[in-house]
Amino acid sequence: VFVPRNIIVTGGAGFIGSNFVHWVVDHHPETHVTVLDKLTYAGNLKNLAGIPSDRMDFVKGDICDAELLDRIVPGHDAIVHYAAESHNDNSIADPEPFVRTNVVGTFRLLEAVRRYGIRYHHISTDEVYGDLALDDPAKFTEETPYHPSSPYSSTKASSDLLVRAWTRTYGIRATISNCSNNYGPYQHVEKFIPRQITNILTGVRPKLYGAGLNVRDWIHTEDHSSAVWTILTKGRIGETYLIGANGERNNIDVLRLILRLMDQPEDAFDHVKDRPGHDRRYAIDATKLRTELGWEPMHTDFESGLKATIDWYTNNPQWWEKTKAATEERYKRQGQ
Ligand code: NAD
Ligand code: TDX
Repeated sequence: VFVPRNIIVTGGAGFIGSNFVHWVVDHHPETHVTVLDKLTYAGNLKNLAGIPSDRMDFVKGDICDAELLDRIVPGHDAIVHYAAESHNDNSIADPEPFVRTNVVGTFRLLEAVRRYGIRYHHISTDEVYGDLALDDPAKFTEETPYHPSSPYSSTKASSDLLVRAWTRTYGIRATISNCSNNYGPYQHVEKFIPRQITNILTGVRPKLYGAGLNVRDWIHTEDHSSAVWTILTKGRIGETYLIGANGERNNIDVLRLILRLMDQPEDAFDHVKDRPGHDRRYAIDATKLRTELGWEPMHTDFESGLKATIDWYTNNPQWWEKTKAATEERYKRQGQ
């Protein structure tokens, strides 16, 4: 078992990265965290509020900045790489920042890892595998061929391939995880679940793309964090692990559940323009992670996890109000 003492978490001020930082601080007193984050529109220092200053340092910077990496990487024993441009709709409107951060940024980190010989864990997505038909009993496994659909998922797939090449050619000590759709606190209001919750809280009707039959495989972000820690400390070098918690649901069912939990009529939403190239279904088979590393999710009741998430957005309007208006402006321009 590898016990990291000093880790860099890139993108640690974003949704999943900040949840991971809280999880490490709460569960592993022996580990110090350095967050490296550019604080783009998606990064927010408030996500890290309350963390004791002796447990975490914050560095505002860009993963594409090789000189900065040369300054901060020495002295750390691992990098856990979450930083990315993460939203499919944004990638369709303007793909360039996705190529820069997701592909070039990962390349810079890999070069730093090679130079300083430290452990690297790469956070990726199930979207690299493309989509499944709605009536296909199959799920994605570590052997599924790459088949990304969007600018976002193709840049994530590219970054995964760089990691594999650097592992084989230069022998860096790397692992990769591909996780399904996360939900929980601190998720940006551009994403499906927080967008609909905050729409209802601001008196706006939720917006469903197309018929809403697309299936996503939902996992609570805390379970993603425990899985990443398990892979970082016990995973076999050079391996890929899929992370998922058997949470398949279609969008219209999730939306109706949100409406019910928020005391709204189940038909109080609008159908809007579908996403171009919209993936139909994602589904993860996490057998390898469960059997080889003994990981299990804790949040297996989606309805209670969703209820807690609704409560979090209801109780923290100051966290999202400012971004909400700008986000809805952007969607309006796209007809969504
Ligand atoms: P997010 O958009 O909420 O956060 C991204 C963070 O990265 C932000 O804090 C941002 O400031 C930072 N960042 C962006 N560009 C940067 C750069 N060039 N240099 C330094 N920092 C930069 O994203 P998220 O939803 O938390 O996703 C985090 C990671 O998890 C991503 O790699 C994403 O592909 C992956 N992932 C997400 C999901 C999901 O459901 N959201 C599922 C599987 C995998
Ligand atoms: O307003 C909306 N209405 C709607 O019907 C939005 C924002 C989305 N949707 C649909 C599109 C998807 O089928 O809901 C589903 C979920 O959408 P997103 O929250 O945008 O997530 P998705 O595109 O599935 O990608 C997410 O999971 C995988 C993350 O954003 C990625 O970073 C991750 O890799």
